Amino acid sequence: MSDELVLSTTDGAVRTMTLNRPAALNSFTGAMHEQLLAALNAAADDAAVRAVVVTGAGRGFCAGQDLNDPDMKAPDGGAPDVGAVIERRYRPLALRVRSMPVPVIAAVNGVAAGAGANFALGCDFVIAARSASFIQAFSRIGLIPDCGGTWLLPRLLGRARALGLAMTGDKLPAEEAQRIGLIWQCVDDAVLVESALALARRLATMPIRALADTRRALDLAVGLDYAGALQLEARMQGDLGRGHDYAEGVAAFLEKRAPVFTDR
Ligand code: T3D
Repeated sequence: MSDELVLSTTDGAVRTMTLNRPAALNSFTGAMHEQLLAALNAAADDAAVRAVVVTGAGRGFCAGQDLNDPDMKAPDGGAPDVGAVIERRYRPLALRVRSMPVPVIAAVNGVAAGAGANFALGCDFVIAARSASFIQAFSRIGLIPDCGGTWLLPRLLGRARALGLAMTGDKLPAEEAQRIGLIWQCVDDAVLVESALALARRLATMPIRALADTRRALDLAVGLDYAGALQLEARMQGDLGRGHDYAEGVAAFLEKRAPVFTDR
């Protein structure tokens, strides 16, 4: 077995990252955070990469913070500075995912708990195996949802379901997660990887600059009124309209040929 905590492989324009601490359900240690952030940065900087898939090794996707990690221990044996861990590890990770220049797909192969669940939910698409589940495990250990959970859950589900899941810490099966709109798709376990890769390959052929700007516009519009959102659309559309991909998309349509998008 590899010592690497995050395995990266590339197939064409798709980079797959596999969280690789299966014995602890791929829970986050400081070292795994560093490797994952480095892998995401490398994908963002590589012009050949046009879509990213993140999945987990073994039977789990990610069980959130490793509760045994030295990150969690105060040097003097006192209470750990959990806020500092969030600032140092989870905030940069969540912001990195949300600012990737390419679409990011979480292929959730098993349980996704705590920050592991919210890390997945912060991706652009979540495709989960039918045997997978989502657990807002924070309340079980006296914390609130983090890694973006307080922002994501009410927006994805509405207040009642967000509070219900966050307060109870109950396990939400993948099928139910799809039914209530928490995730994009639930698929049979046997086709999870292929389904995620097929979506990634398809997205990689699309104008990814516009896809990344779509994510950014939707996120920004949440904090705006209607008039403000219209203004934002005009500004971003103006920028995109000056790019190669828009000219190429229109030309390809008119010439009845497949477009070749290159903007990033
Ligand atoms: O610094 C901070 O704390 C701030 C950051 C907070 C972010 C967070 O994510 S807080 C939430 C942390 N996560 C949890 O509380 C989840 C803990 N894990 C579980 O509740 C269960 O493991 C699951 C419900 C996820 C899965 O249950 P199950 O029965 O399928 O598996 P298991 O037997 O509990 O776990 C398998 C192994 O993984 C086991 O090790 P062992 O006994 O075989 O040697 C277990 O200890 C280990 N493991 C699972 N989750 C964690 C973990 N080890 C360390 N940390 C974990 N989070």
